[in-house]
Amino acid sequence: MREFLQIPVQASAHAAEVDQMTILVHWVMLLLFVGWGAFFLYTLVRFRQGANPKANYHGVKSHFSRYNEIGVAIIEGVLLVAFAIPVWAARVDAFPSEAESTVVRVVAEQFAWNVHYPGTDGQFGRTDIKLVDANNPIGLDRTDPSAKDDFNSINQLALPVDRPAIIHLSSKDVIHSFSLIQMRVKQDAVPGISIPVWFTPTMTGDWEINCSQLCGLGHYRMRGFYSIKTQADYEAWLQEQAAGLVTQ
Ligand SMILES: [Cu+2]
Repeated sequence: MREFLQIPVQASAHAAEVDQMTILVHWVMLLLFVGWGAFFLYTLVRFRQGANPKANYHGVKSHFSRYNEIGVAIIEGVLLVAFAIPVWAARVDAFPSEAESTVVRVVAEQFAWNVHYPGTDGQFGRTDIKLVDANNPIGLDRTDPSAKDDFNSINQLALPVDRPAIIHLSSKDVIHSFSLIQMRVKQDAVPGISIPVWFTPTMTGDWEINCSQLCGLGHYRMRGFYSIKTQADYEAWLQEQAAGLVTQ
């Protein structure tokens, strides 16, 4: 099933759990397909016109289909309550502490991902929609002391491996969806609210950020890139960004 579904690489701590759920759902769908398909073929043969020239006005007497429906409903209930809800709850409830995580903000817009890093002080500087312009896509207020070391990138997200990452997602215009397939992360970015999402990357690599909501004419080109680096590479990268700030 894994090969059939062409499941992408599992590069985060919770990826295996999500995949297990996806695979289970596909097996159950296959079972339903075969079951209902067989029933359909049976009715085609059993109730064909040739063998039943006169319609039966009483209809079906057996309760088989009712029990079958109840069985399917129970299986779906178990899938939802025993598998889907616990996986979902573990994903969205048990947030790691910000002190032990890499925290960044991602602001979506038509059609790009702006990434806001808090810099070495770990404090996000003030942002204001009135300050947004072509050179300052996140509206960062450089007069705020916490903003001095902040930097932002467009369509480039870097994170260290084996450390929880918390991303505060928002949007400047319409609803976008932040999707990191290899991390098994997908979350809508909604204008007016900040939605946190977290995951722990377990593998270094370079992949794409996709927008999973049809967000406008340029939706197809709303792709960013993310890079999971070793701790040393990540720190070197941060320093590079900081050096870039000084020379500006
Ligand atoms: Cu989008």
